This record gives sequence, structure tokens and C-alpha cells, in this order.
Amino acid sequence: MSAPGLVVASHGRHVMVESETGERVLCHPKGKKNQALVGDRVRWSVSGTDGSIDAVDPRRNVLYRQDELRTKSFAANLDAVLLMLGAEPEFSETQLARSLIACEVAGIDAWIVLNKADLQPAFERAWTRLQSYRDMGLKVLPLCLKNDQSGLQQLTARLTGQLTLVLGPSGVGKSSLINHFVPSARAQTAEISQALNSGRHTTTHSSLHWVDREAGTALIDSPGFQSFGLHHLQASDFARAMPDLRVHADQCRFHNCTHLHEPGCDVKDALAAGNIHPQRYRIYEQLMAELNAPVKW
Ligand SMILES: Nc1nc2c(ncn2[C@@H]2O[C@H](COP(=O)(O)OP(=O)(O)OP(=O)(O)O)[C@@H](O)[C@H]2O)c(=O)[nH]1
Ligand SMILES: [Mg+2]
Ligand SMILES: [Zn+2]
Repeated sequence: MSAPGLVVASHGRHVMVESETGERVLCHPKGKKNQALVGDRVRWSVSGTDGSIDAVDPRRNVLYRQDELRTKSFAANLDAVLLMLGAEPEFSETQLARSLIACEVAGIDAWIVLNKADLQPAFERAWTRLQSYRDMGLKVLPLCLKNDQSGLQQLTARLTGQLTLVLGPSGVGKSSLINHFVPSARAQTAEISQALNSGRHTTTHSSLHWVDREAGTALIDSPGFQSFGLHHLQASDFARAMPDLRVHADQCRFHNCTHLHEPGCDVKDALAAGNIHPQRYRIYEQLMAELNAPVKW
């Protein structure tokens, strides 16, 4: 007989399932189908000393990235994505834009946390680089997990009652944040130099941690990523998923406009008038160019 459960960690094809009473059972998928993700609601049954996944319930949403070769899913059924950046390592604006686009297309609310406020002047520089994101209405929260722990109150308020995926590059403090809210998680953290020089990320798999089970507050720790592939998207998705371009793209008089070359295009006019940040338009151009590039193997 199948029982309902929640996937709280994934180790390749095998997942840890939490039963309704809170016990955790290692479950194996049945056959090639039923690959479950953290955040998935599943039906499982006892199979020997472990469990087996009988079915994965329909998902509300799923966040994934896709490069030429493979698809990597982060998690399913999310209320929000907390995109974590740090004063160090210096973040890639292209990767930030890509992950925000993926969230938008998946219909998941995203907001940014900039950690390591103690590291100046790097923090100030990173804060300034996020100006165009604040301008488009994105919430950007400054944080310092190390010293004064400023920003934590606002953060707590935003997390309450939500299933939030903590996403971002390696070494920004994602696991440190999880450990702050859920000390029992004892998520492994490491100095950046150590993590990056070894060519490995400290966190190697995604796992869900309850901050408050009754209130439904949980955080999902995830491995840092270097590049966020968007091969699952189409040309028309990009302008629609970039809020600062979308306002002008929606007004563009041309049907099926690429907003790249068409004279009189509203997006290009807005760029010329200084109403779109040039760096943001460059990212759009890059994404569109990538679609037309030959597939590399
Ligand atoms: N200076 C400073 N260091 C911090 C702060 N918060 C976390 N760190 C440090 O940043 C380093 C990386 O932290 P982690 O939590 O392991 O980073 P991560 O994002 O989980 O990295 P991956 O698991 O590789 O993706 C650790 O040495 C932390 O102690 C902060 O506010 N200021
Ligand atoms: Mg980590
Ligand atoms: Zn146009």
C-alpha cells in the first residue's frame, strides 16, 4: 500500500522521503520513470529495508537548467527562490540574469540576497552592480551572516510559511544561511579558496530543511552552479521573462519582432533613450545569439 511523502533530499536517482509522521526513508525509483526531486510529493511503499517510489504527484512548478548535454533539475513545488550572491566571489551578471529568467518562465517568485556586507569595498561594488535589478522592482536584501548578522530580521519575515530554494554560485554562503536557521542541518561549509581551488563545490546535493514544520517554513540547500543553461527556452521567452525589457516589448508595434534589428522597434527605442540598461540589453542579445549558434558536442 502506498503512503504519501515528501522528498527532502536527492542523491542521484535515490531520494530521502519524509513520511507524514516525520520519519525519513531512503527510497529507490521504480524503473526509469518516477525520478523524484526535492520538494516532490510522492507515493511510496516499504521495499525491504528501504522504500520505493510508486508515483510522483503532479508538480505545481519545477526549476531546472539545461545545457547542450543534460538537464539538471533543482527542485519542485517551490513558493520562492532566494538567489544568493556574495561580495565575494564576484558574481556573473549573465548567470544572475539567466537564473532569474528561468524562475520567471517557471512561474516562481525570485528575490536576491547579497551576503558578506563585511567585505568592503567588494560589497559596495556588488551592490552598485545590482542597481538595474532594483530598478526593475526586484527585492535585493543586504546581509552579513558572519559578523553583525544584519538583515536577518527582514529575511526571516520573507521566509515564513514558504518553501524557498536557496540558489546561487558556490561560496556565497547558502549552507551558512541554512545552518543559521536550522542548526541541526549541520550543512557543510567551506572557505572559498578551498572550495574553488579543489574544483569542487562544498554542497553536492539538494536537501530540504524545516525551519518551522507547523508553519510550513522550509529552506532547500543546493549545490553552487557555474553556468545556468537555458536551452529549454525559445526566442520569444526571453524578452517576456526580462521585466525591464518586457514593458517595452509589450508595446512594440511589430508582431514577432526580435527586438534586435527592426528599425522603429520599441525596445531599441527605449535602449537609445536610456530607459533600458545597456548591460541588460547585451545579455538579451547574447541569449538570442546563443539560440542560433550551432550545437556544440
Ligand atoms: N566574510 C564573510 N564570509 C561569509 C559570510 N557568510 C558566509 N561566509 C563564508 O563563506 C564561505 C562559503 O560559505 P558556504 O556556506 O559554504 O557557501 P555555499 O554557497 O554553500 O557554497 P557551495 O556549497 O559550494 O555552493 C564560508 O567560509 C563561510 O564562512 C559573511 O557574511 N561574510
Ligand atoms: Mg553549500
Ligand atoms: Zn521590437
